[in-house]
Amino acid sequence: MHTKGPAPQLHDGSNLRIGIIHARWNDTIIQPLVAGTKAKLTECGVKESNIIVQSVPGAWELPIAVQRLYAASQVQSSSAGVGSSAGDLLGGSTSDLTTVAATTVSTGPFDAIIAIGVLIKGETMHFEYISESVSNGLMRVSLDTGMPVIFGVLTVLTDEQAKARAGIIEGSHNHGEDWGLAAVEMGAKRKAWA
Ligand code: DLZ
Repeated sequence: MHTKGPAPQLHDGSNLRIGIIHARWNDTIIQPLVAGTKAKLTECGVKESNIIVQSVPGAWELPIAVQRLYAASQVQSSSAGVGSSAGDLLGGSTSDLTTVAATTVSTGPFDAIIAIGVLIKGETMHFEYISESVSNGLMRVSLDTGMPVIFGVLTVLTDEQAKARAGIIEGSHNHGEDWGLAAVEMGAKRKAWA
C-alpha cells in the first residue's frame, strides 16, 4: 500500500518530450524503477519516440549528465539537428562499455528530465557526500535551466529498503511511477507557465 505519496493526477503528456537518465550502480533496483517510470509516462500519453533513455556510471554523474542532455537538446532544436547530439555525449542505455555506440538522440528540447539513481549506505562516508552533492546538483540544474528535473534518487540504508521502493517486494510501491507522473505534470505546467 502506498499512502504517503502525492494524490496521483493524470496530465496529458501527448505533446511532451521526456528524458530519463539513470545510473548503472545497483542495476537490479534501477531497472524496475526505470520500467515503472516509463509505464506511467506512456499511460499519460507520452509517445515512445519522445522518451529518451540514457545511462551514466553512478549517481554522482547524474547532475552533469542532465545538464549536458538538456544543453544538447537545446542546440539541436535551435540548429535543426546540426551540432553535438546528446547521444554522443552520454552513450547508449543498456549496452556495456565494450559494445556501446554513440546513439543520436532525435531532435527537440526536453520538457522534463528524470534523474534515477540508487544510493545505498555503506561503511564509509561516500553515501553522505554523494547524496548531498547529487541532490544539490540536480536542484541547481533545474533552477539554472528552468526545466523540471525530477528527483528519482533513492537514498536508503539497506538493499531491502531499496527493493521496497522499487516495487520488487510483494505489495510494495514502485516509486518510478511517481517520478513518471511528476515529469508529465511538471512538463505540462512548465509549458503552460512559459
Ligand atoms: C562509489 C559509489 C558508491 C560507494 N556507491 C554508489 C551507490 O550506492 N550508488 C551509485 O549510484 N553510485 C555509487 N558510487 C559511484 C559514484 O556515484 C560514481 O559513479 C563514482 O564515484 C565515479 O565518479
